[in-house]
Amino acid sequence: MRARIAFRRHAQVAVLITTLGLPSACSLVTPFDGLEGPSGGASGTVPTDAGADADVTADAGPPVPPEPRIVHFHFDGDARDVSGNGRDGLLQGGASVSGAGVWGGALLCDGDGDVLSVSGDYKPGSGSFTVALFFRVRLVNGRAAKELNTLFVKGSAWETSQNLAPGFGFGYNDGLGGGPPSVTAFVRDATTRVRVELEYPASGTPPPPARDGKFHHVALAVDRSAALASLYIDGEKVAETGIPTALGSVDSSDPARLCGETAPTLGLDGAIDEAVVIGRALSAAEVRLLAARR
Ligand SMILES: [Ca+2]
Repeated sequence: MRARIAFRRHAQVAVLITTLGLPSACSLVTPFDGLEGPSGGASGTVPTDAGADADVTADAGPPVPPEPRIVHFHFDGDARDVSGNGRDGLLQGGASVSGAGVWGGALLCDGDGDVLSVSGDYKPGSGSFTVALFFRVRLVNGRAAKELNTLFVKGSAWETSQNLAPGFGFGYNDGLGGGPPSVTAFVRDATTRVRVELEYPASGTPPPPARDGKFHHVALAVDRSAALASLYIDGEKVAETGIPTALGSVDSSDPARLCGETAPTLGLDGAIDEAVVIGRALSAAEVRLLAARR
């Protein structure tokens, strides 16, 4: 409850981030190759291990995201957009909404063609935005059932640097070819073909704890004014990359998708809750509150 109150207070002093890009002080652009390969293709049910989220009290509600919300899903019994913008989710390929979320229900996907497609378009152009959600992977023998798990994508695919269509999003890689687990986010345009990719963990840092079977919060904040893209895990910034000034519009005619993209084998085998897109770059403090469990 403290988090909800604090978040509302913070939202009152939120300032409008301009959409004008400033010269980048840092232009670290890291191509993220080598993720193509067998994805395992395992499918099955997502365990309803309510005990995994025992730190959430029964009457606790999710933190209230700041405005302007573009789309927001609670997944509590349906895939309705609760932002007021009417961008309801379309459950496709067997995706469903059920219990066992961080709060109430969650979006459940089996990793084999399950997708939540967001109705109504969203085109941030060259403006700032934030995408945030909780996710968890289904475990098999202590590892994610699949190696490549799409979490959110609009436009270009997240898992390969070969597809240079514009877009943005992120996914979870459980450690392809014996590598460490990571979360990769991207922002791409079409004409200048520059990319901003963030990988976690960086060398020498602890792996993300997704293999514990619990929900974890991921947020990508793209600040075109400060020319920075930031990746947060469980409310903590784990990677930050400068956005080249040449990066143009990231708009795509493809709908935003959760759990999957055009290739069914790249879908998430797990669950997503409290997915939200906000039309400005959140501060680190705002992301921390959004990742709060109570
Ligand atoms: Ca929920």
